[in-house]
Formats: sequence, structure tokens, C-alpha cells
Amino acid sequence: MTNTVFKPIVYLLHGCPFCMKVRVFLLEARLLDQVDIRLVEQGSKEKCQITEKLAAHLPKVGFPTVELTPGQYMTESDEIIAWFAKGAAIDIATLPTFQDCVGGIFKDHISLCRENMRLQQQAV
Ligand SMILES: N[C@@H](CCC(=O)N[C@@H](CS)C(=O)NCC(=O)O)C(=O)O
Repeated sequence: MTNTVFKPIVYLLHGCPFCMKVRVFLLEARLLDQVDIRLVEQGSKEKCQITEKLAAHLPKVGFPTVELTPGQYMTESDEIIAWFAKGAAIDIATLPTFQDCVGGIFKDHISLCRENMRLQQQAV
């Protein structure tokens, strides 16, 4: 008899700073072995397939997205981090690498990403 335990599935987009934030958190919190990471490339066939699959469950597909339990999805990076931190009783303020990234490189990258998305929307 097989007794399979569901591991939350973490969908990440390569180069996405919100996804990298989640990944750095999971790494520093030593939670990587408790999740199943699915990292996809922008423009890939795999990304299209995953987007199609997620669209059946979400009003708007975005990355990162986590399937926490079968059929239960969460899409905001900060909420995802808070959910895992709570479950593992981890105070994110005690993770120096994560905090350094959030206050530094991620902050800059995220604001560039938001600006890029805003410009793309204006151009449509
Ligand atoms: N508020 C979201 C923002 C996530 C976001 O904007 N992700 C972008 C990638 S950087 C995305 O999903 N874009 C849609 C796509 O590439 O299909 C969060 O913090 O998780």
C-alpha cells in the first residue's frame, strides 16, 4: 500500500523577483524539502500548460502560485511566505539573507518589474 503525502506545489517563473523572494525564504527557512518546486521559463510550452491548468482554479493566473493542499491555491508572494512561516513557526524577521534581499535587490527589481508591467499595460 502506498501512503503518499501531498507536498505543496510551488509554481515559480524564472527571473521573477516575487518568485525569487519566495524561493529565498524557503531556502533560508530550510523548507525546500517540504515543497515541490515547478520552475518554468517565460515563453515556454511548460508555462503555457501550467497557466492553462491554474486558470481553471484562479480568477487571474500569476507567479508565484502555490497549491497548498489539493485544490487550495494561494497567489500573493507575501501571503505565501506568511503561510509557510506560520506553519513552521518561523519569524521572518530572523532570516538575515531573506531580509537583506527584501530590503535591497528584490525591492529594486520588484519596482522595475511593476514599472515594466505598467508601461506594457499603457502600450496596449
Ligand atoms: N502581487 C504578486 C505579483 C506577482 C507578479 O506580478 N508576477 C508576474 C511575474 S514577475 C506574473 O505573474 N506575470 C504573469 C505572467 O508572466 O504570466 C505577488 O507579490 O506575488
